[in-house]
Amino acid sequence: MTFSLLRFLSFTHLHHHKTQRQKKMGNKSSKLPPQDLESLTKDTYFDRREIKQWYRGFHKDCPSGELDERSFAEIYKQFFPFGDPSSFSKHVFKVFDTDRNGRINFKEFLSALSVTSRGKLDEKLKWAFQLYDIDDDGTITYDEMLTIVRSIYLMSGTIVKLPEDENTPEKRVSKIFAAMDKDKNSSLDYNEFVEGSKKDETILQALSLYDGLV
Ligand SMILES: [Ca+2]
Ligand SMILES: [Ca+2]
Repeated sequence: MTFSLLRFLSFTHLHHHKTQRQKKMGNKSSKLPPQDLESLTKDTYFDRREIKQWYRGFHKDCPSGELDERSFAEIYKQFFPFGDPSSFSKHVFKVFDTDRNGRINFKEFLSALSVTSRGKLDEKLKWAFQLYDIDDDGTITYDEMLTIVRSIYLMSGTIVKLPEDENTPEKRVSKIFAAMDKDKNSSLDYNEFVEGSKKDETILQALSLYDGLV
């Protein structure tokens, strides 16, 4: 990610929104349980020091220990003041929230961060696939991709100048499908998505508008 989530979720940007009450709650001391530290050391690409650092930052801004969709959207708004990131952040939130309980806990947060920032290509593709496969049925339809691409265009606003053949979400999605939808059934299964992305790196870049936005 160019706008890596490391910078996205740098947390410093949330401080302005803190109320006194939340600040007080934040003073409640918080320590990552040792067993969580162990499992996160195994399950992510972060070392113990990094995990502790992230935990401190996360807990400072999420005293409750969980990030809700609204706070998540606030973070995106800080970075895209000229566009409307509300739709995109909603879809990204869903991928972070692996147990689908409407909140992102530290483990979910760090796992997503690990994959999107340090994951192998296969892991990143799997993550991106989940983002585009909105209804979770294992295939990305033309409409699903259009929904995500549209949300990316909305988020970036009008500041980005795009080439003529990609200057609408429809054109971009048609271009992606022309390259990736091998059996021409207007939907991408995981293999088509992975093979297409591996053969042509620009496809994955095109998916996110900015390299590594997701
Ligand atoms: Ca969750
Ligand atoms: Ca689907």
